[in-house]
This record gives sequence, structure tokens and C-alpha cells, in this order.
Amino acid sequence: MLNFLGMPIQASTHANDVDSLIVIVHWLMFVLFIGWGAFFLFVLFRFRKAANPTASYTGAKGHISKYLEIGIVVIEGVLLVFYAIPAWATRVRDFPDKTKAVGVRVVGEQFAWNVHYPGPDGKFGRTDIKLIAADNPLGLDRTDPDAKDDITAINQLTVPIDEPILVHLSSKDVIHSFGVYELRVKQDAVPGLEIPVWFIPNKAGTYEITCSQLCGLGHYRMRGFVNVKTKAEYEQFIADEEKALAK
Ligand SMILES: [Cu+2]
Repeated sequence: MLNFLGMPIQASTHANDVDSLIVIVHWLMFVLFIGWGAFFLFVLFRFRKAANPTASYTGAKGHISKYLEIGIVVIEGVLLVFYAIPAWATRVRDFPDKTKAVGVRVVGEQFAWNVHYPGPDGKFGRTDIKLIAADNPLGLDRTDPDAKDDITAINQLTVPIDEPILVHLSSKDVIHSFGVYELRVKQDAVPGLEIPVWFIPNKAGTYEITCSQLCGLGHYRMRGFVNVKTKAEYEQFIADEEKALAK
């Protein structure tokens, strides 16, 4: 049912909910398109000049159009109340338990995605705008005890499969948008705000992070990758990074 829309693969647990809504809306729009199109053709024929030399001053008297419009409003209301709002609520209200989710900070900048893992202690180290430099794009303060084991990466977000991932999203300069189509995730990154966004990836692979807000001249090349790995591979990745840090 989805193929005709050319949707990307579904790589997160909530992807199907998003797609069902998109499909239902497309079907509704298809029915409306056919209905209104047929009505338009009917009107062109029914009220043609040859059959109606004098204009009607009263207009249509039937109630069918009124009932049809009420019907459409009801269907749209059902879509909103029973599909769209519940699907959205699970994204913005039912956040996973912080202690169980894999927490990671993602900070957008012109034109890259900076990734910040808290390391084995689970605590993000202090960051300071004064410490931002070419080799420290996050401004991480390595003298802070919480920062000692923190891992940073640029444009590569590695996460384990089948676990809730809680991304704390922010930006250093302008508004960016963290869009990963295969995960059906899209959230603006706004300077001065830390916006949480979560998902459970359920298909291993590499998916592109496309900045989805026009953010400047280099917007087109602001791309990163989400690497969804098995739990063992993810743990190996963290261990390797920790080893490299200790050197
Ligand atoms: Cu951007």
C-alpha cells in the first residue's frame, strides 16, 4: 500500500504509524480530488449557457453539498483526533525513561552535526562557549570530571538497534532541522533551546541526517549519518572510543 507513494524504508518502531497517517490522508485527498473533479464537470455541463439562457437568481436549493461537506469535516476530525494527535503525543509526551534510553547530544552548526556522548558515567560534561575551537567544536571542558569520558564525533551518530535513543537537540548558530527519513524523525534544532527527540531504530543500517531547514550557503552539504548497529557493535564502538581517549 505504501509503494505507490515511494516512501523510504521503515527503520524505526513508529515509522508505520507515520506512514499509515500519510496513506490515509492521500486516499482521502484522492477521493476528494475525484469527487470535486466530477462535480466540476457536472456543473460545466448542467449550467451551460445553451440550456440556461437566463441566469438563476436563487441558485442551488439542494442540501447534498452541505451534507458532503459535513461528512468531510467529520472524516478530517477523526483523522486528527484518532490518528494524528495520538501519534504525535507518543513523540512529545511519552518519552522513554532517561535511565534506560541511550542519551546523546546532537548540536547543529553551519554546516555540520556535532555528536556528544556522555560516556560510561552517563553524565554529559560541562560545555563552554569560550572553549569552542576548531578541534573542540562543542566547547567541551575536559577538566570537568564528568567530561573526562565523554565521546565526541562529527556527522556520525552511532546508536544501538532496538533500544530507545533520546537525542538532546540544539544548535550553535541558526535554526537547523534534524531529519532522518528512514527513522521518520524530523525536529528543528534551535539555538538556546535543548529539544528532546526520541526513536527506537529497528533496522540496522546507515541513514542520512539531512538538515531540513535552509540554514545558509552550505545547507546542501550539511549531512551526517546515523549508524544503527547491533548492541555488541555499539558497545565495541564505545569501548574503542574510550581507548582512543585514554591515550
Ligand atoms: Cu542546517
